[in-house]
Amino acid sequence: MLQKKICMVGAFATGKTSLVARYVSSIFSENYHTTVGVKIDKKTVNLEDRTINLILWDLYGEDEFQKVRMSYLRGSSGYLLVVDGTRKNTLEKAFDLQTRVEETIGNVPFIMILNKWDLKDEWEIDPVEIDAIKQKNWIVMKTSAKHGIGVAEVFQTLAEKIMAG
Ligand SMILES: Nc1nc2c(ncn2[C@@H]2O[C@H](COP(=O)(O)OP(=O)(O)O)[C@@H](O)[C@H]2O)c(=O)[nH]1
Ligand SMILES: [Mg+2]
Repeated sequence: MLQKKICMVGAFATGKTSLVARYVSSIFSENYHTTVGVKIDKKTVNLEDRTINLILWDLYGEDEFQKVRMSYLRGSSGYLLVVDGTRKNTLEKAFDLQTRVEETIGNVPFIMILNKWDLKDEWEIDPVEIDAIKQKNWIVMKTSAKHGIGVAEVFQTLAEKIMAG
């Protein structure tokens, strides 16, 4: 079966690991265990005319002490750029990471994810700002790994973009 590598990219604690766990195993945990290095999962996804295997690379989140090693990105067909909607600085971090990822692997499909949508009362990202991002022709989607909202759609959409590529 055709395999496609997808990387989870974003600041620390945005929900990269939780999104993969929700998608692959339908589970969620409130406990935070920082990801060490990289964890790889697989998930089969059915598209309109074929079935493919997604190889999900869950990278540790970037913080002030540790940068994401761009060599992990090599060979990726696409990536998810994960933002925590309750922490605006994770959006700035996402822009910075996107630039570096594109320098490394070129212009491959990606989706910006605004995660933790269940905490929308604490939201720090303005709709105007989201519109501005969409003006750049970026795809932006909201998810809650906690409640399982929008999660499968994100992976499905990215897989379709990759195959349409
Ligand atoms: N309320 C809420 N918490 C979340 C959500 N996704 C992740 N979390 C929590 O945020 C923290 C960091 O999540 P994690 O997936 O480990 O982030 P990572 O560092 O990007 O892999 C954990 O305590 C999770 O339980 C979500 O959609 N809603
Ligand atoms: Mg993690």
